[in-house]
Amino acid sequence: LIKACIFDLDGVLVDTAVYHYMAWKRLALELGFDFTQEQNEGLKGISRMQSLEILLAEGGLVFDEAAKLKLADKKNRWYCEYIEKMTADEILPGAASLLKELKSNGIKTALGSASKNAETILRNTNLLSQFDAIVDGNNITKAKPDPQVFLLAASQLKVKPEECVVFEDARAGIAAAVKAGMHSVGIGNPAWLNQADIVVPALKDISIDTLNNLFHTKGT
Ligand code: G16
Ligand code: MG
Repeated sequence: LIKACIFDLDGVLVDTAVYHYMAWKRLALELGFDFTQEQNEGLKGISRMQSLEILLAEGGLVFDEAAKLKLADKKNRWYCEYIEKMTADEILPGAASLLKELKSNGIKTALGSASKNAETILRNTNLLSQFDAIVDGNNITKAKPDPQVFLLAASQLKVKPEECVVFEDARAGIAAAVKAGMHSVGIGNPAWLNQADIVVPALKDISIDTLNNLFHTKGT
């Protein structure tokens, strides 16, 4: 029986990848190399410091820990400037209505994101009040594919892992859901997200009826 839905942020509820990309590219150009949209794909769902490691490797540059922290901080300040201007218009199709539908059907909702800026994004897009629990990059020590973020969300909602459905656009995120013992809905490419129970193009393709049919949200 499904009692809760846990949502990834970037790529599921909003497209913040475009702002991450703008900030990473700006940093790369300042360091003297280009960073393409294709290279940025590999940073989705990955933590800030891990993303920086990948970026620097692409540019063939090596820095000590203190310098890396400064670079990550610089990227984050630019990123924060971009997300400060976000509005509810940037919520991805179907996300707001699904969250409302879940609430009115007594299904709990949580955020399970790697981002340390998740609350700012939810506040600026008017989504903050839609969640019963928020677990993000500030609450976790292990990044996806580790299941920590989703297990913490389940424990805050006081539900069992097998009573949760995770919505994720990243391969590492689906792997984390599987490791947590949760059901999963992949958002995006079925070939890439082949570990998910089901894959749909966007949240607008999911309704409470779909979830009932797939995972039995109602008792039988
Ligand atoms: C998001 C993005 C990643 C980003 C990470 C950390 O994860 O997909 O690209 O690197 O958050 O973000 P920040 O630098 O804001 O802490 P998710 O889990 O919401 O998809
Ligand atoms: Mg994501």
